[in-house]
Amino acid sequence: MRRTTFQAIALIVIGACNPSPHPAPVDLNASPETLNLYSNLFRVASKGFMFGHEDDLAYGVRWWSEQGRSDVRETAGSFPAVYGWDLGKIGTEMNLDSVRFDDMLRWIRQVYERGGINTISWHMDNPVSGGSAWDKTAAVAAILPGGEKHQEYLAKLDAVAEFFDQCRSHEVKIPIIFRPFHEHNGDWFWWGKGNSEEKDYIALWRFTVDYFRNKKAINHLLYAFSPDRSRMDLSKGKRSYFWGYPGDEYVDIIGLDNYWDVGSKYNRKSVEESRSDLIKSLQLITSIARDKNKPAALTETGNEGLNIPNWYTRVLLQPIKENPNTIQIAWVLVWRNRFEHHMYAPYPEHPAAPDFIQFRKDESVFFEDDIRGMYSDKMVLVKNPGQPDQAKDVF
Ligand code: BMA
Repeated sequence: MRRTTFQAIALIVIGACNPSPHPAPVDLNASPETLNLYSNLFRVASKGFMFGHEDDLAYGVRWWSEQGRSDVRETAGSFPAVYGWDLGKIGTEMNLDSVRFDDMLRWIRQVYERGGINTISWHMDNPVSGGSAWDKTAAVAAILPGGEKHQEYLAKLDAVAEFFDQCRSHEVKIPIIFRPFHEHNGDWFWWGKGNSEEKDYIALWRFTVDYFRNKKAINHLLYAFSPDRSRMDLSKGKRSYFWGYPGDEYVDIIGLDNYWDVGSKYNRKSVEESRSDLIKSLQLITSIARDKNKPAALTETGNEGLNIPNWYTRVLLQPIKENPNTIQIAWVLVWRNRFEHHMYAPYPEHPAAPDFIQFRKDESVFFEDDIRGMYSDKMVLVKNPGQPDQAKDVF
């Protein structure tokens, strides 16, 4: 009894949120769990943000596909709240980074059943040349209706639809935040600016959304749009965000990929000099999200190799926290932990681990252990600093 009382006091309940009216997602037939997830993204963003990691359960630095492992959890005591996955090479056994699709489905199910969120990007191979997503051969017009590769594109979409259909927990279809054709204002992917006309990119996005929601009755997706910060001119304000924007009826989440302002080796400005740009870029997506009544998210970020030991608290968290009224984002997702030089979340012996533990304790940062009921209308955010496992007993 005493222990239970103590636990209840130790928990800081950040928000026992009552259902409040939030806009519906762009799929008017979205499933109840998807509707709740969407509403809860708004609620989370008003209290802080969730932490996410690409391929978190699939592998980490010096391990591959080991049941129960996660560099994030082994370092900070909780799994991330958001998990990124990628469908590049769908239709084969393994994705472009050698993650088996049957494992991915199993992990997606585990995440949902623990109350976490799955988001999926798609580094689709070039449909004209057969090269990778980075092969710039013109291809967007060719896969649109009337184009010579349209049938092949439909076959790909069918494979993606089948994968989404298999994202189930018992009878429930697991809501997925789908983020196709990302960083499209850059020129490094075949669907990007310079390799595609803007009107064709827009047509591709709309066709894809309509195909899933109307033709295939895939009604458990939220759609995230995510241009890349490095190709935005912040002096141009909101205009710099919208290249390729397919319209408010086709986008649920106002995303941004921003590696540029947080320690990119390609940016000549130092991370200190870039701080105000990071703030501006996040204020920009928050403001656009408010105009459109949609949630905003930092859909990709990170410092490759994590060579700034206090990156998590100083480079990422402080600028967000110091601007609580003008920066509201539902989540932040860092990229994958493949090798020492290509990793973004610390593992226990990494020099940035103590800072990451501080980050995890911050009351505005939500990991999986800090969230209850993400797919219900009674979501609760809690923090139990330093004792994440005790929180589980209470809810
Ligand atoms: C990039 C790198 C690549 C990877 C791709 C898709 O940023 O991590 O190695 O193949 O993302 O995950």
